[in-house]
Amino acid sequence: MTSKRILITGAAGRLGTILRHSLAGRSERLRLSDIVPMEPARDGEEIVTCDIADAASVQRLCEGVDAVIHLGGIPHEAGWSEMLRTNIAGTVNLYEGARHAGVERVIFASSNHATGMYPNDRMLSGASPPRPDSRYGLTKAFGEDVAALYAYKHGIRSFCVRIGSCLPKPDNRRALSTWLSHDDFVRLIQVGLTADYVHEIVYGVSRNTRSWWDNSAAYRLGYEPLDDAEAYAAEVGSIELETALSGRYQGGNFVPEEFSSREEWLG
Ligand code: NAI
Ligand code: 15L
Repeated sequence: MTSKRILITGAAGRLGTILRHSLAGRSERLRLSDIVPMEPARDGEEIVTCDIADAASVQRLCEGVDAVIHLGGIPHEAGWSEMLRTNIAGTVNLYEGARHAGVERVIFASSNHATGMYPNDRMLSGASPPRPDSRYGLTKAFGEDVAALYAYKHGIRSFCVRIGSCLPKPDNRRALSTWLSHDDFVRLIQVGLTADYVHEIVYGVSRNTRSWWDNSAAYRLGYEPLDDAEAYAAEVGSIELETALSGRYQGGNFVPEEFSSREEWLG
């Protein structure tokens, strides 16, 4: 029993739905929020429709909860205005609402695309500075800094997860490095809900043999992933990404989109 009043934003989405099922009956109260409709509330659940870009609504949304799992937002590349409204203002609204409501901790769904411009022969950790591969990745790097402000200045424990590729199973060669199984995702979120930290950045990745990410900070907090993408290597190891550039950088197919740099600068 996680025994907390938990709010999930983006609860109707892919990862939100996984958590809705896994946290059912394991928390005192689960407040599920999204901008789109979702299945009716079951025992122990509340459904609240809310646009995270609307600060006043987000403030009400945060009232009476102990922990927030912030998944809501645009999970792919988009134009500046959408990014500013949903991922930037939405995350600020969420933290500000959490501060007013006295929320104890926030788990922020960051992304590997915050560091997608690192080549894939580099081993990174949560301490590696951002190198966003897109406006989307930049919003995640910004969210990690918002998390630091509210952790160190306002005392909200902040657990930022640079999620890799959370899929039922890896679907190409890149994912042999970036895969996060659904079960390991749930395990990592449990760590975020219970561990002792102030502001932590970890990667959301399984125990992959080919991982690009040293996740010892997450292991120290109690994360014990059980899955390894290598089990699928024979099946998907020869499936390459669309371009040579996507195959060289950690961000994969986000990298060639609008690409206009000289490769020798990238290092
Ligand atoms: P998703 O698109 O399935 O879920 C996101 C949810 O946010 C959707 O249900 C959507 O309706 C909601 N949303 C969008 N705009 C909103 C707004 N203005 N107000 C309230 N809710 C809004 O995406 P998914 O895959 O479940 O991702 C969840 C989070 O995890 C996202 O923040 C994404 O960036 C992050 N992430 C996911 C990864 C993955 O492998 N699925 C990898 C890295 C990061
Ligand atoms: C993400 O951040 C996206 O939300 C998800 O759809 C995948 O593209 C994932 O990264 C990935 O890098 O595989």
